[in-house]
Amino acid sequence: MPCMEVTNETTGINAIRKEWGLTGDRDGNTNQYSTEDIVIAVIDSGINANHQDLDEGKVLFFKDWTKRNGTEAYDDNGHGTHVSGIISGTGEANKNNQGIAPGSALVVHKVYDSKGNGPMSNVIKAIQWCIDNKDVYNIKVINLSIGTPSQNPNDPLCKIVNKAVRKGIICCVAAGSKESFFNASVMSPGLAKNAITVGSVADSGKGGVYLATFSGKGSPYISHIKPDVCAPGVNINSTDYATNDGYIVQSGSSMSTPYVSGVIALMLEANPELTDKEIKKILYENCEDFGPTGKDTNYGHGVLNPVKVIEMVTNKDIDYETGVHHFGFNYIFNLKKKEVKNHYFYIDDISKPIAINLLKPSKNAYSYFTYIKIYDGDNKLIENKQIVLMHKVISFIPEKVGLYKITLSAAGYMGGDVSMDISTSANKVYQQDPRKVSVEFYNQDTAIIKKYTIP
Ligand SMILES: [Ca+2]
Ligand SMILES: [Ca+2]
Ligand SMILES: [Ca+2]
Repeated sequence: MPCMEVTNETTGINAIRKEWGLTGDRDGNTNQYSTEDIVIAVIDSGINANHQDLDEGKVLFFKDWTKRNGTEAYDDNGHGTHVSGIISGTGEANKNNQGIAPGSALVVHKVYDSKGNGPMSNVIKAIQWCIDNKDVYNIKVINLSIGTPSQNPNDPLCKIVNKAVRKGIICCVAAGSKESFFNASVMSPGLAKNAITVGSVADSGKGGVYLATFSGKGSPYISHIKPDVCAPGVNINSTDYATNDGYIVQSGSSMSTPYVSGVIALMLEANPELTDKEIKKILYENCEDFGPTGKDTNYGHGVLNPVKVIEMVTNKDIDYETGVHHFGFNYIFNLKKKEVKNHYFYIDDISKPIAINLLKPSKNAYSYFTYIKIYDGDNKLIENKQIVLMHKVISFIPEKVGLYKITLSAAGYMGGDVSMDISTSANKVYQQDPRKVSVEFYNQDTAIIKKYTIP
């Protein structure tokens, strides 16, 4: 299923459009672009400014830092056009694929060539250009769906991002999209303290809300926790550079980052006075916490909830139920060697997928294996997986309502910490205490729904 359509619906972007009419337009004409609109700088591989969703003057300025040194806007790679469509695509070629802030305007810096390569020095120059020309183009946000491996949050790229934020430009940066055997896969400049560093989740249309296994994980050795926030980034449909009316599906934290940039554009349309600090506070306070309680190195503050964000900015609550809620075993438990632990959950709706995330957050995560088995109410084994890497997602559509059992066991010489999180867009019941012999299920008003006695 193409996902921009689902994402716009389940994460509440459509509800925001309907209720508040926010698009990122500030000059009073959504079909015309100027420096009065919310302006976002996209530092990437360029842009196809002839695409129906991105044309008619949306690109206020273009600069090519690559050897080709073009003067007209272009994209010979596709990454930048895809990212730009998620932020700002008008959806003229297909309304379902409209970007988050179709009324916003863009400043585009091409730093990557046709192969997606380019020296970091060019990225640094492009960010410095944005700082120098912030007031000329009214640049509010820089979108950096880019990254290079680093463990140093004070490398030159992180430093210039920190500087841009100090100068009043909000910087949204990708956490990175490389599946790793270890934690500490967040890249530079996602490591920058002042950045809003974005990891990836699948949305509820893609098998439940779960952390994408590729999503950059933060290092336990850096004093500030990264990433900061997660947003949809799995199978996202956006503008295809190769045509002027087509779309293409891509996945990555590169796709999650422009989602956040777009939401910030909507916030700034509603209140242009918001500062970087205020924006961060509102974004983070309104996340759905996943994984270990509080900010963690996998989800950051959690999964962004744009409706709650806009409600807070506008001081107006609407009746909207997000598809991004979840329930689960939101804690870390310790598995001792050869120990087996059982967990139970109840499913009341078989129309929606369920996703189970297992993360080994500890520093020795790679030193042991974990096995997970899932049984349905008839004790029929429906999943049996070995978890070797630090992160495993199990996603399935349940065949029957009722009680399900998860059995986790550690093998080898030692156990360790495992964090488990269960999400679905449908179920509102959750388990109170997995260690009780009797398990009670509550709805969100904590009214008891069902009580099971575990054999
Ligand atoms: Ca406008
Ligand atoms: Ca157009
Ligand atoms: Ca958390």
